[in-house]
Amino acid sequence: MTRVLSGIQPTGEIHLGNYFGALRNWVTLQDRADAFYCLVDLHALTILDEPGVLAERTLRQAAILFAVGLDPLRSTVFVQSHLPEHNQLGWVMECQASVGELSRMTQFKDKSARRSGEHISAGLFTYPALQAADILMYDADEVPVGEDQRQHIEITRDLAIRFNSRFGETFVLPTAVHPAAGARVMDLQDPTSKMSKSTDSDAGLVNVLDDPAVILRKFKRAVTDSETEVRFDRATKPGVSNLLEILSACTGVSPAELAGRYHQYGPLKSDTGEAVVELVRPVQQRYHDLLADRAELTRMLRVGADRAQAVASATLARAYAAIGMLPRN
Ligand code: AQP
Repeated sequence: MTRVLSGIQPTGEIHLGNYFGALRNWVTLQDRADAFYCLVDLHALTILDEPGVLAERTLRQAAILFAVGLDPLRSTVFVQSHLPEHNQLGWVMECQASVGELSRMTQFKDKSARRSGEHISAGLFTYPALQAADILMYDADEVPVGEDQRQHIEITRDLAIRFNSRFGETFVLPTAVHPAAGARVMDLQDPTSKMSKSTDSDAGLVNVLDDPAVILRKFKRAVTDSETEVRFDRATKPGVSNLLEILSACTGVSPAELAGRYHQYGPLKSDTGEAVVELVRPVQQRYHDLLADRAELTRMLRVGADRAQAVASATLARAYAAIGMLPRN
């Protein structure tokens, strides 16, 4: 059976990019694959500067994952820091990575540029090695992610190839899988940039937990262009094309076909907003129900951590043995 692994940072919120780019695919995959999904709280430390907030965000993020449809019986959902094996294999992978290749990671360049003049942690630079460990730990064949993660899956493969050639066949080489629609959701106010929680303003960011009235307003104010023709063309009409892609991800109708149904921007904006509201309504309801029973949520995560640890400890032992480290007796 195909093994899949993917992760998400525990921000306590997810936006439409996270949902269409990754989570919806995660839910589909749990029916045809052995699925491992990780709340990567250690990755959140790369830019965390506020004490006492991460546990609550992690629990809320877990509630979102279950609310969008992950089933703890069919998926292994767990918190990264509950398994020290991730740090241990992370160090091994850090020692396979070169400073040169880590310097070429666009996410590091973007995020460090945004923090210019502020503290930039070494973790922000090295986290692709930890992410490689997260993936390789589970012998994942497929990694369902949005397109922004393409480079990170490539470096994971490069590190696995390097390790395997140095120390012998140890890791499975994973492949990134992207959804047909919604692999790259753009900011509603700046449709040439991806929708991202770390933008300066949240006017172009739609969170799945946003109030329906807020969602409708954000779509109404979405930036389009000075023309009037509804056409699907990412290069010259990024705003309109983004709306068409979001509506396509909601309805399953192709963006080009949807474009033929509209002659004005206004109805396209309001229909897309309405479609998103209908999509998130049941998710919001389940989210609130799940959060009402925190003991049960914690139990679900413990079950996931136990299942994940059985695989993780075996992989770590295999990697240490391949390197030839002295076992503890
Ligand atoms: N705009 C997007 N379109 C499609 N997929 C996206 N993903 C993120 N943004 C988009 C996918 O969501 C998954 C989780 O990614 P993450 O843990 O990096 O989530 P995040 O950090 O909350 O996402 P952001 O908004 O991208 O944060 P920044 O910009 O701060 O890193 C991944 O599969 C990702 O591809």
